[in-house]
Amino acid sequence: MKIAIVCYPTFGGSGVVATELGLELAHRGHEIHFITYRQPVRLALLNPNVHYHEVNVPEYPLFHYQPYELALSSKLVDMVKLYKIDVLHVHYAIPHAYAGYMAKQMLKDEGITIPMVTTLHGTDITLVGNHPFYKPAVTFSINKSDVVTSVSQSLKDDTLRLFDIKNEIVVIPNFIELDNKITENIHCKRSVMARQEERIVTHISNFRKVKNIPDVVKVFYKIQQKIPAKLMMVGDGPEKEEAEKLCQELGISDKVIFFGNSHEINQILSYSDLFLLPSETESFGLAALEAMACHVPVISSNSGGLPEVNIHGVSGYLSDVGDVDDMAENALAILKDDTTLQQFKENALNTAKQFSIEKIVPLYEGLYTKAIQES
Ligand code: GMT
Repeated sequence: MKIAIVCYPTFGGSGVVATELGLELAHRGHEIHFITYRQPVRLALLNPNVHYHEVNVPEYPLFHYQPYELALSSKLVDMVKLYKIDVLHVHYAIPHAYAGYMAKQMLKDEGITIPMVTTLHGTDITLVGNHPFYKPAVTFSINKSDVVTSVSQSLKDDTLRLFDIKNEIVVIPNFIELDNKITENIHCKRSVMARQEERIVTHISNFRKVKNIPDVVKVFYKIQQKIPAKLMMVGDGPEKEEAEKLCQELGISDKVIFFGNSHEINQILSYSDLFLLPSETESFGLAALEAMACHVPVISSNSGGLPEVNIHGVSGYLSDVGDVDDMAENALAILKDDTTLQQFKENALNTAKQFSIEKIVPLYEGLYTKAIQES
């Protein structure tokens, strides 16, 4: 199939999922066309089946806001015609599903029918899309999609609760490539970050409010009071500076490393003992799955789709949002001795295996085939 994928090119989970999906589909012989405003961060173009088309938005001083949706829908029309694309897969409803619908309408005018699959990722529903200023357009574009998928049952439930949706929503969970996750020379790298006797605790996110970053620091503060430990903070975003200040106030700056955005996620996770994700809400928690695939147990909140990914008492533990004491207690229960930690590490990997890329990607292929046949 010839598949156009529209996504955000940034470090956010939806862009990562879209990129990994496209690469796997290309690996399985499909022709993939990524259409977005910048080359996605995890996109390697060394594959003849992978193409990237940049959406350019010319700056014009009259516009306070440059019309990205317009440029995107025009680009979609051009690329569908030029490459004879069979199916359009848009990741994150805003504004991609809206632009996709407009492209479909323009193409229809020229006698071309193309089905559109929309994947809902989380904040496009729970935080942003739900805003009254966006809600009618988001509802409309979800209802006008030929196929709608959500990355967890929890997100499906939220979508049906918050919007007036007439379409069926198919749950297809996020996935992970399990091969080659653990990097060579772990011990060599590890010694740069922590001493032999120190446990390594890691958090990876875009440092937005929804991630509850102060709780990451507070949980770690309690852990390091009981056992020798270091905290790796990976990623960048608006809450990072406050977190650095909090570490200073608590007197733990020498035990915390702020990496910023990193392309070495697997390496960092390879020498981690525990992953913290105390988010206010999380439709799925791809970062937690990435950690589990690297044998790292997870301490997370129990909100949104997290209980579908992190299994309480198996791959880690779940606590109520904001319950820092419970999270720290659970963390210490995992880290207290090598035997327990080893057991949780194995459990984390086994849980991650349920989300292997080989199991999940065929579900998307099935939906594309059906959508093309029915269009
Ligand atoms: O978490 C973010 O802020 C990024 C956001 C995105 O859209 O890129 O992530 C959402 O999609 C991910 C991939 O499906 C999910 O794993 C995240 O849980 C979800 N984030 C939230 O729901 C807050």
